Amino acid sequence: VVENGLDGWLRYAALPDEIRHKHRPYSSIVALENAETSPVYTAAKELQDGLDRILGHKVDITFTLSNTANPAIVVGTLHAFSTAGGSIDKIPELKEDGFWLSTKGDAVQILGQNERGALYGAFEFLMMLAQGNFSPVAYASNPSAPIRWVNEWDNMDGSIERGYAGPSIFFHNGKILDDLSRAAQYARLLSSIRINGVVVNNVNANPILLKPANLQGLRRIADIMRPWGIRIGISLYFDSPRDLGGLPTSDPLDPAVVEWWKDITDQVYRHVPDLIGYLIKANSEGQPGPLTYNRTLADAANMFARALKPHGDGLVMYRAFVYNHHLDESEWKNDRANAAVEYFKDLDAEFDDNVVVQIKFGPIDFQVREPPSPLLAHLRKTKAVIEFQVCQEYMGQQSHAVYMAPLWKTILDFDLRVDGKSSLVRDIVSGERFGWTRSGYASVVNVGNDPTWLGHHLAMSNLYAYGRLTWDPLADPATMVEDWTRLTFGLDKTVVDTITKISMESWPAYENYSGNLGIQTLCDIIYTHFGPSPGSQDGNGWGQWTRANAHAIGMDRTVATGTGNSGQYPPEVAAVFENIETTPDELLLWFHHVPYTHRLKSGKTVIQHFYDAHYAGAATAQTFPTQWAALKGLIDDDRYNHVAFRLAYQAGHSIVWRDAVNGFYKTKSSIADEANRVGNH
Ligand code: GCW
Repeated sequence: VVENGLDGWLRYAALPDEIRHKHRPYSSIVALENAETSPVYTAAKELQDGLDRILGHKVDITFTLSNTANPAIVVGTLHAFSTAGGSIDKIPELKEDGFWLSTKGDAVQILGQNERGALYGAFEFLMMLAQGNFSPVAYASNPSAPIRWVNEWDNMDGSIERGYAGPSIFFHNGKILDDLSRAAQYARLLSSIRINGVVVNNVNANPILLKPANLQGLRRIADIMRPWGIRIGISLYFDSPRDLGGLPTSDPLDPAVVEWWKDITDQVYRHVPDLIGYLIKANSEGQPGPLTYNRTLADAANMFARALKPHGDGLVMYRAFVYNHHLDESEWKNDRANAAVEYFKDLDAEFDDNVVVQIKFGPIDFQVREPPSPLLAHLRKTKAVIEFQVCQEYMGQQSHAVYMAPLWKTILDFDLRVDGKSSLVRDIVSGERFGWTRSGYASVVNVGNDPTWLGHHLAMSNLYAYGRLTWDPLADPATMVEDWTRLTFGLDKTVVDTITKISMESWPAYENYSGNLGIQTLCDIIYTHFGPSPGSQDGNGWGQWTRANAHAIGMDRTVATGTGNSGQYPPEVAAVFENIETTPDELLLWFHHVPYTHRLKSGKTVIQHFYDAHYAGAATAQTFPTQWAALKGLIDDDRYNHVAFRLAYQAGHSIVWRDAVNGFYKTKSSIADEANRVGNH
């Protein structure tokens, strides 16, 4: 068998015989819905397939509860179950998409609040079995947030912006692909981690997506994903009325423009009646937007919102990634990190109720370490989703293994102390803190046509963990990667321990050999965002500056002497970041401009920390290939070799990183490494 990775964590590998033989086959799978497009039917098929593959049991699907001979598996909605005479007395309250799973009674009960929930419950059950877990359970599981989406940055020509795993599984040559089988397989994976929405095209959107033939294609994508409980949305190009519609303007208050979008939206809904909405990147990185026409961001968002409104529950996800990429570095107080709050803070009351602001997790751009975006503390009436990036744009681009759940947890667990009250980021985005009904999560994923999906088998743990965190942000990163490993590579203890160890060491190692102390990732930022290029951070308009000179380094973001960014946080948090003494070392250079000789809380100087961290990080990466070697023969050769190749590359590239960054700062600062390892650059 060639293990190509298409099934990801849904391999349903056969359990060892001694486990299989202990288990009595289920008599039947009772699906409480028989329409083939229903997620309940999908769940029944998935159960049938999973039981066959995991246990070697062939089990029939039936459609009526009364036919049940025990022990059966019943799958459907709570409503259908009680309508068919099932007793639901003991079942706790379920939220939208939630489910009840019980393996304790005569039958296994998998009951969803809706059809999607039933499918999620089926996956939960199968993933327990696949890990050899037959313990009797009975519990309800509910999502932390209703919006659990992914964003693809796929272009109409079939390329993928920041995609590192082959061409698009959706588009080719300006059209939707004829063969969407990969899109269906992707939907299966997403559904199993409870993702309920996919925005299928790049935020740098191409208006040709709105042409009639492509709307037909969108219909096919939506049809393929719907049985998996997944709805699609699209990104729009703001200037489409001019570019595609031939209008003289795209001014969001111009009646002809409003009418044009209304008409387009009607057409889109004719093809995709359950569209989740529009994602808008405007006035960002050279993209046009309402500011181009002297209108506010709310004017634009509301125009789209009103076009969507008559059709149902579609949302406008308006990205907060609005900034000027021609910022003048010679002005000490200029700061790209301030942009989101500056643009959005006065608009809190201005957005229609079907607008959600989509906020990148940090103030800059998916760096190896950032504080949470301060905008998360400014919106009360306006709902928000937080944006993560499963694709490792600044994080080694899937050539390096970097497990990012621990990074995301630093953001989700952060207490922003809005109004002096507990305001964990995870409670803000769940909607709990400000009483929002539609909020949650988005992540850029950028899977491609490669059989590994992301280009590196180990990168898939990021997608898996992202989905699980959207459901339960308290999930533990190490536990998630253990589960993922068992499902992806098997139950062998050496396999699980080794992959968990490499994964848990990977983000700290990457931070060590790339950018330390909150200075950002330090990769080339002009073109590739891949290899080391600390010098490229400064002297350009992008605003990802380090302000490194011969004596000092870091952005002064204090209110007292700097850009004032610390003051965008609520007072208790602002006080921590304003003061060098209370700023944690890991974010020191994010908030402060200090001499290379400044002493950290560890007692080391900044420059010596740089040197030591780079040696330590590269040394850790050197252990990855040798740790991995223990897996030879314990997993299939295909995936063993594939990962071994990449870990060897990472080990080598970590040395390139180490020497490039250390050499650069040694030359800049003229301060020698105490251990005498670092040469000049
Ligand atoms: O980090 C930058 C990326 C761009 C991306 C942009 C965004 C889609 O380098 O490639 O454009 O972020 O998030 O809009």
